[in-house]
Formats: sequence, structure tokens, C-alpha cells
Amino acid sequence: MRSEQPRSVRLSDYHPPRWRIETVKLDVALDATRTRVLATLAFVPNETPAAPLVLDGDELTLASIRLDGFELPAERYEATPDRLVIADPPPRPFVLEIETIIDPSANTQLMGLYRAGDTYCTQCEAEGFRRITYFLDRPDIMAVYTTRIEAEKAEAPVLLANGNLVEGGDIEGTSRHFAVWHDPFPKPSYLFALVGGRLGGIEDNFVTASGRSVKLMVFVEPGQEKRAHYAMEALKRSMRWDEEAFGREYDLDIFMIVAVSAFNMGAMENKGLNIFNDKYVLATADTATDADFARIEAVIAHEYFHNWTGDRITCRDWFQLCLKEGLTVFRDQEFTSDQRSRPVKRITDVRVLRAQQFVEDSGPLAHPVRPEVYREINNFYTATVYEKGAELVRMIKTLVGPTAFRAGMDLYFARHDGQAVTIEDFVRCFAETGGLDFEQFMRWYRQAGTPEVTVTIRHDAATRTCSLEIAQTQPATPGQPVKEPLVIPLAIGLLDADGRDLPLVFADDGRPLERGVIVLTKPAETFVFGGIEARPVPSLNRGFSAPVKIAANLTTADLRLLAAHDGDAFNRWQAVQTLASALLTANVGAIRTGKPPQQDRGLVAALETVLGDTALEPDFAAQMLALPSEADIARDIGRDVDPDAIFAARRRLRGELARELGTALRDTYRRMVTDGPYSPDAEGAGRRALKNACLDLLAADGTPAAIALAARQYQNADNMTDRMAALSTLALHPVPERQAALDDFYRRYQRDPLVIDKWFALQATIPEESCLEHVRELSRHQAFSLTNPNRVRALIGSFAQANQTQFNRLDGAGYRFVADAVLDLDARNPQVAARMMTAFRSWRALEPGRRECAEAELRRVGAATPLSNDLRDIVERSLAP
Ligand code: B3K
Ligand code: ZN
Repeated sequence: MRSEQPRSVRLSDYHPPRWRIETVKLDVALDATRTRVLATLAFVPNETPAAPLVLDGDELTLASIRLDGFELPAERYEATPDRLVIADPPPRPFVLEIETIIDPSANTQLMGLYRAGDTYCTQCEAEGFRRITYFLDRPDIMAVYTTRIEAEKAEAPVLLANGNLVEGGDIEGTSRHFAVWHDPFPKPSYLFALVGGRLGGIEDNFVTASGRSVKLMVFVEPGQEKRAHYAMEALKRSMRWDEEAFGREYDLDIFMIVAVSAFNMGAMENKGLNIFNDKYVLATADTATDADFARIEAVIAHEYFHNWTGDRITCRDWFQLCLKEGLTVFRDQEFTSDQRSRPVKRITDVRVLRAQQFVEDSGPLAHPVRPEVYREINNFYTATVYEKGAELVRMIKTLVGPTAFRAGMDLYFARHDGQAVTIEDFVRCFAETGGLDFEQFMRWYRQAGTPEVTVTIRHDAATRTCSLEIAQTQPATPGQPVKEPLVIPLAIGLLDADGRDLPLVFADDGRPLERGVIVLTKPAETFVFGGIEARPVPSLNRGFSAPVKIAANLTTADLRLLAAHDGDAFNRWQAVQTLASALLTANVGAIRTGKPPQQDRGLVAALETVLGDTALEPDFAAQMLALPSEADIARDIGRDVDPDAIFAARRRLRGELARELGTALRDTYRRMVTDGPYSPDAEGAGRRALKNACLDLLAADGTPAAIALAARQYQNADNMTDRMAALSTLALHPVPERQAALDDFYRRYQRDPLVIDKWFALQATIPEESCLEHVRELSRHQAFSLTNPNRVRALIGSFAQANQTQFNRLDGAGYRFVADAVLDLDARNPQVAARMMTAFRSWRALEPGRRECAEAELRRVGAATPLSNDLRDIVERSLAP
């Protein structure tokens, strides 16, 4: 563990590399505890006079070092586990041969070379390569890599690295063999990867737009091959889509995906050799839900798209992380929108953005999309960098329009291929193709916090005009007390009483509003539209064109009209959410003050219309039925949050909807039942989503008939989606059917860790007081292991992040349990521990009693020793005043 005091790295301190490395030859002799790495590095000075050579390391042991073929005398260098310094290197190109010895079996951080089960694999982003050899471990050092791997044939019959396979065979007279891989594309060290192990696999082929044939491989544990086919299909669709949508062809002769069982995050885009958490590869109808299939498709696409946005063009430094991540998320969102339902994709993305990024942005961990300082870069792979980063790309597209956007992307690829660049380089491309000045827009990258936009609509019958008075404010965030106004592209419509869009023409000059988008740039401004007879209903921020919070003087009647008629599907959904959220927020207040709760016939009527509208896309209808989550309501309330009151208000409303909409829910449920074999496609998934949303609401007040329906669906399901949905519904009710189904589930799937993760996660989210004790017991279950990140996230992560009432128990026991688990975990895997600790990030928004308990746990963790940099950084930022 790196235990030195955290250093701060600043964007303003960036200095171009003083040395370059042009080629890297790695010779890796795999061994479970003593892997030998011989790195041959060709250095070229990048400054005159030549600077001292300072290479990064992390827990390394140097075995030997040679310069231009001669052993380097001890007085010429200084080597520690985390640095290798040659104070007086030759002022000319030279070659260093560095031999290090590493222990993959002891690597519990899962950074660098480690073992996932019996498989040797690597994870180098962000700073893991320095755990393999001493190096200039920064993304602006781009080199051509040749990797030779050797291993015992029996232990690792499969040997993989980046690029194309150039050589391989047995090592005569031994039980070992080797493989040599060459990657002709210069790349930063964080994209290096190698894999060795006993792996099964499936193979396919893809012919690129220009007719090149590419071999595709998906490697999995032997016996899991049949679960890899969906991933392979998703890969081929991704490759085709990137050619069609962005003109990007694949560039090597082979593209490989390897699924491993122990991985710190989702997947990694290493050039030509993507390494995946097996959760995002393995899927069949009986082990994966529709949501799992959709996530696999999206992650496969995301990592594949990195080949151009990340690998061919990479980041100059880690502050530019959103250059590759925000852009690649945007690209995978567009891919999914084209493969599935665009409106539903937008709704689910905005749900995630609000649930993750808005929450991050309103608490102590708020940071700009391009941070300016970090102590541990791994803590900046955040919703802000990824999801808000993607929103900024989307706004650029909205501002310049689709044609100039595509031209800007083409320019970016043409101009910067093979380079390590900055956000400015990226945005400049669109400034040029779109003919726009992006100077003010750049504030989006620098300013943290979610902007608030207030809209006041006024109609003047005498002048037949409608005005929108719009003000924007930027909340203060840590280190940024004062902010400047942003460029906010707001897609809007004005609806007449029948819900039809009125033509939008500016009152002063009769100019039509282009593409339906007004662009805010000032703290306050007014837009006046003419030729409008009666007060229209405004539809604001259509398609969520800007990642902002909107407050407008809309009436309940306005919202009902939007819910029923808005031509923008996103805002139809938003209107229902706004209605439900207003009601729930009011009722939380009522519950806390002992007043009678309110009802909203309008909401019931709106949902009844949804259920009765057989022309609606089922997946979209399912989104309309889903009430704001407890976390959504907590976020809307914003301060003095009482999770128990939120839970009670939400439960009450769900019960009411079950009673009021019973018949419609049952009819829709029946209408959505399909016979015929399961297929994970969007259409079938949509029908199941609506069916299961109906089931869950029907059962909300726990009537025996609905519980029986859920129990039957559980038993009769021929796919994991329906089985898991029924189990999740049962999990909310303390009925005997629940335990029976949970026991049955374990019996059926006990040999399948990924499925048992669902079983852990579900039990960790049961909103009952006994949950914590039960989670404690499960943490001692034979299927649980603190050494596997998927198990940890399933049980402890779900409890901390998805069980609002029990994590936030009044007695603080939920916080204590999670803090203890985090401390345990920190000693072995700081990255996962730090991520888990972010569950405390909203502690200041809680009511005083809980706030005090959560703060005490943060302080206790902060005072523990030893503590990793990762965890210390999260705790200290969370507590900073
Ligand atoms: N680039 C990786 C994430 C690496 C995280 C390092 N802590 C996966 C991705 O975003 O595609
Ligand atoms: Zn990514």
C-alpha cells in the first residue's frame, strides 16, 4: 500500500515530458509469486540540457539495470520501490534494460499484474504500469510496444498482449512456452495489457468497411463459452455502428476481450485486448436479466469505442480524463439509442445522471468535469467526469447542430490521431466547424455544481405574445464560492390547449426559432415569442438538452397536459415525475409534522392514461409508471432529510396506486405476457419491463392475490428477468413466500457466483430493521468473499448505496457496519474501499441525528491507521468544511 502522505497534483503544474520513450520491449516470465519482467526502453531526451531521469515505480524490486548493454554501476542510479532516478543520464538517446521481480499472487489491489482466480491479468489505468516496471508512467508518453510472455504451458496455455501475434511456440527442453505480440500503434502505458491462463473462448470474424478481415475473440473461463455469444454479437454491432455513425474502422488484425472474475471496475479498453469484469460479458437467458444484457451491450460498445476516443487519441494528462470518458460515454449512449429506444435511453441516462452526478455535485465531493487538482486520480473516475462529461459533448452537438458536430469529430480524428491532447484541442474542432466561439462554454469544464434555471412564463393577450423570463444561478461548491453564467442550450416548445406545438417565432423580428433551441448566456434574459393567442404551456429543456435543474411557474394542470400530450417523450415522462415528486415531497412534510397526507387525483389519472394507451411503447410506459426513487425524493428535498419519512410517503403512494389502478395494472400485466422463447432484444425487454412494473405496483399493498401472482411468476419463469423481478417484488413483503423463493434461488444458482451476487444484493436492500443483522450474517456466508470486488459491491455496496432506510438507520449502526467493512477492505483493495466510502457523501443533507452519526463514522475512518491515499482523500474531502 502506498502510505506516504498524499501529494497533490495540479493541472497548472503540467510540464511536457523531459524524456520520451519511443519503443518498449517487455519480456515477462510469468510465475505465481516471482514474475520476472525485463523492460527494454528506448529513451530520447526531450529537453536540452538533458534533465535527470526520474521513473515511476510502485512496490517494485529492481533485479538489474543496464544502459546501452552495460550494467549500470550502483552509484549511477538510485532505486526505491516507488522511484528509479538516474541523476546524470547521457544527454542523447539510449537504451535502458530494467529487470524487476513482482509477485502477482500478493497483488490484492488488483492494479498492475495480478491473479484473478488462476488467470494472470493486468490493470494499468491510471497508474498501474509502474507496478510492473519503472517507467515514465504518464499518458503523454506514447510508445510502440512489443511484448514477449512466457509461462508454464499447463498453467497458462493462453498468452495474450496488445496488438498482433507475431511469434509463439514451445521453449525447447522445458515445460514452458512463449508468445510475442507487437502493437504498431504508439500508446500510453495505461493501455498496456497482458493475460495468461487456462481460458476457453469463442471466435468470430468481422470485415471492416474497407474490406479488412479482423479476427474477434472472447475469452472466458473454460465451460463458460456459451455465455459469451451475446457479448460477441454486441461487439460486432458496435464495430459496424462506429463505422456508420463516426466513420471509424478498427485497425489491428485481431480484437480480443477477456472476462476475468476479479476486477476493480467494469472493464478496460487496453489496445486490442479489452479486459472485462466477467459480469459485463457473461449472459444467457437463465442467468442474466434484460438490464444485464443491456449493460453488457453498452460496456462492450464503450470499451470498443475507446479504440478511437482514448487509444488512438489519448489524454495529455489525467486532468483531461473527460476527453476520453465523457466523449466515449456520449458515443455509447448514442449507440444504445440507435439499437434500442432513444427516448427510453435518454430517460434512463438522465435518471442515472441525477441519481449519481447531481448528488455528487451537491455534496462535498463536487468537482469540475475537468478537475484542477487531485491527490488520488482513481477517485476521479466519477459520475461528473463520465456522465456530466458526456452531457457537455451532447450540448456541443446541440449548439453546433448534427452536421457541424460530425465534421468536428472528423476533424478531431484527422488532426489529433496518434496524439495525447487536451479538452481545448477537442473543443477547438467544433469551434472551427460550427463557426462558434466556445470561450464561455469552457466554463462548463471548470465550474462544478448543477446550474439552476428559473423560468417565468407570461402571456399578453393584447400583443399576442408569450415571454419566457429566464434566470440562471450557479450554486457554490467546495473551493468555488463564486461562479459565472454558463452557455445553456435549452430546447423548448410551447403547447396549445390541445397539446399541439405552436410555431415559435420571435416577436421582435419574426425570426423562427432555429431547431427549437434557445441559448442562455446571461444571468437573466427574456425571450418573447409572437402570434400566440392564448397562454400556452411551455415544455422546457426538452430531451434534457442541458444538465440543469429547472423551476418554472407551471400549474398542476400544465403538467397533466404535458404528461398526456408533449411531443417530446422525455418531457412527457418528466411531467409525471414532477407531479409525483411534488406530491411525495409534500407528503414527507406531512408525515414529519403529523398532518394528513395529500392525494393527487391528477397523478392517478395520468398513470391510468398511460396504462390505457396501447399505442405507447411498453418500455416507455414502464418508465412512466416508475415513481421517483427514495434517493430521488431525498435529493429533491435536499436538506434535513429523513429517509424513514420518505420511505413511508412513497410506500403510501404505491399502496394507493395499487388500489386505484388495480384493474388497469392487471390488464396490462396480462397484455404484456408473451409466449414463445425468450430473446433479450429491446422489444421483448420492453414488454417484460412493463409487465414487471405492473406486478410490482400491484403487489405494493401486499394483497394475497398479488403476492401469489409474484410467487407463481417466480416459479414459472423461463428467464432470469421475470424470475428476478418476481423475487424483487416478494422481497419487499415479509411473507413466507419471500423466504421460500430466496432459498429456492440459492439452491438453483449456488454454483454461479454472478447470479448469487443478485441474491446478495437483493437481500441487502430489504427495507426492514432486521436487514443489517442479516447482511452481517451474509458477510460470513460461504459464497461471500471480501477479496472479490463483485461480491463486496453486491452485498456491502448495495446495502450502503441502495438501502436508504437501513444504511441510514437512526441508531447509526448502518454507517458503523459500512465503515468497518471499508476499513477491512482498505488494507487489501484501497480503490474499492474508497469507492464504497462515497456512500457517505450526502451526510450533510441528513437530519441532525443521522448527520451526527454519519460524521462520527467518517471521522473514525479518517483517524484509523494505516489508511490508503485513496480512502484518506475521500474521507478528508467529505469532511472538509
Ligand atoms: N478506462 C477504464 C476505467 C479505468 C479506471 C481506473 N481506476 C474503463 C472505462 O471507462 O472504459
Ligand atoms: Zn471509458
